Amino acid sequence: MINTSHEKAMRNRVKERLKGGETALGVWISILNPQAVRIVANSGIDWILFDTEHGPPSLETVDGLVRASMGCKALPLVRVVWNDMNAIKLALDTGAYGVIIPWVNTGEEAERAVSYCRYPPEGVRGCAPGRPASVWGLREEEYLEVVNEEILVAVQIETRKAVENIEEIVAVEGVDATFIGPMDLSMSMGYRGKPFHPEVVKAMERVLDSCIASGVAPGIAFARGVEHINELIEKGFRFIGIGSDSGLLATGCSETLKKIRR
Ligand code: 3PY
Ligand code: MG
Repeated sequence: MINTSHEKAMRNRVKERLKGGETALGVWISILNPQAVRIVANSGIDWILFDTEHGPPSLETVDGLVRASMGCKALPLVRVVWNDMNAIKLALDTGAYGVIIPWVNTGEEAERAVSYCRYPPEGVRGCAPGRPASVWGLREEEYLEVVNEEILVAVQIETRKAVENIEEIVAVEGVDATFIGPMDLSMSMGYRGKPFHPEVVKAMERVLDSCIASGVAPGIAFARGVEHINELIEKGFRFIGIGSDSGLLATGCSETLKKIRR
């Protein structure tokens, strides 16, 4: 039997919010320092994201920072380098509460992504639960009992092909959220460097509509600023990267300076 404090520790609050139709906002972590991570993770944000696709952190660094974030309000997620069984297994073994998986272009690729996140018989995740269980404050058997249900699986929609196949992708059981990658999507559609070109926005709206129709949380990696984020939320996006820790730090400094008379 899992006791109450364990129940609280292991619950995936991000997944709960998204399932309940609420928004879950996150910050991309680029300052790879435990104190900075804890400050962001206790700021009121819902999730923090360690990026191992385009970001520099090694698995060892992510492992330490996931542990450092335990007990904070935000939950740690990892963007893996690829839709790869080993990358996902290693990311989840840090104790991360979920993964964001780039370049998921078909229903079959989405099925594979979900299966990599789940222990058998539901999936094919390799089993060495000691470390992630200890991060969650659980015994191994407790972790094994709950984790398949708790891990958040978000797939990136960031190619023309993924948009064409969006209905079959969001129909896959176990896909909790999509996460549009505006940069790669615009590139794939021939609008290099124009992540919010009107044609790209049209494709994003198709993704949004399919997510809403299928009960999957619509998400996007970033927006053009605060007003744009609010517009996206009004349209129905719910799983949104609001910026990076370094960007927000710079904004905080410059906004503070603007208010000081010199
Ligand atoms: C994209 O814009 O392609 C992303 O994946 C966000 O980093
Ligand atoms: Mg991308």
